[in-house]
Amino acid sequence: MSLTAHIDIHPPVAEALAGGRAVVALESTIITHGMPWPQNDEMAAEVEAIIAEGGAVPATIAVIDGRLKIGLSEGERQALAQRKDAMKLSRADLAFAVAEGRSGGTTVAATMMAAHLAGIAVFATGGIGGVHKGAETNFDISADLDELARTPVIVVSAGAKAILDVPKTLEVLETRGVPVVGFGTDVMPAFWSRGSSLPAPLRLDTPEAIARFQKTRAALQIGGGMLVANPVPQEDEIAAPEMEGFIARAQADAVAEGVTGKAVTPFLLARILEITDGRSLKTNTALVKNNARLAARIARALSAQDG
Ligand code: PSU
Ligand code: MN
Repeated sequence: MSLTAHIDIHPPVAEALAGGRAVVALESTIITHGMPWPQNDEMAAEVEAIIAEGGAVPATIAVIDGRLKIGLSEGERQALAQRKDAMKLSRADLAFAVAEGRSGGTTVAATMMAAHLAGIAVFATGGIGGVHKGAETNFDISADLDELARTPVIVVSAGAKAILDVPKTLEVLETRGVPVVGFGTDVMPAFWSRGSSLPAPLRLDTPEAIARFQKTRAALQIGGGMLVANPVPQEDEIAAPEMEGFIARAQADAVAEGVTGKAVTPFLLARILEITDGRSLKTNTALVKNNARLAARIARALSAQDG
């Protein structure tokens, strides 16, 4: 059975791909499980507009009624943002949703898989999943890390979410051979905060250099993706020491309420939103927009270097 049996590529995305023009993939778990309605759809619309202004075509990826969608119409995106039955889809269950005619938001892992299937090389998100605090007992390590190791897509993030054990996340990425590139910074950004106590493993200062690095990896037949860590703009950040207190409270609540598995990340994000009285959501939106801007520049650099 061919790919088209399960996949719908939105016409503007298909045209751009056929013409070798810049395309940026976007995930949808951030829409279905990461932010409340209506801010989730407002964020998604703004991010798509930023990518278009940046000279690339946005392709929001999701599963809708069993179809793997590469790019959504406005109506599809708005409907998904309000669905209560949306699954959170990663490598393990992406095909389950397709086979069973279900709908869901794609995580970083599933979005990378779908982007690569469609021939999209760059993807913008907020923060990747990683090694959770307490991983030594709960074994909670996001499938995003294995996907970065195997699927050749550049993921533009604001670092690893500070709800994670960031040092352990960086250790796993190094073990799996995933380059982590600080964009214009020597310090690993921590999602809501520009800085952390950790150095960024690598540093590059231009989109062209990032494109050249990924092309060189491909030429040397080094498979797999790359994580670009782009610090949140200064005016939007919540400084790390302040953020730590909020995260610790949310984490304690998750333990007290017995939240486990796939529910952990959405629970923590929602709880931190409550604790910060919406401030974390403003920062989250700002950093995704900032990442979209950079991803469009990287996608354009990649298609220019193709020529
Ligand atoms: N970034 C955000 N909000 C989110 C996520 C990332 O700003 O909701 C989602 C991504 O889809 C990521 C997922 O892949 O959280 C990680 O979930 P888990 O830790 O269960 O693997
Ligand atoms: Mn997990």
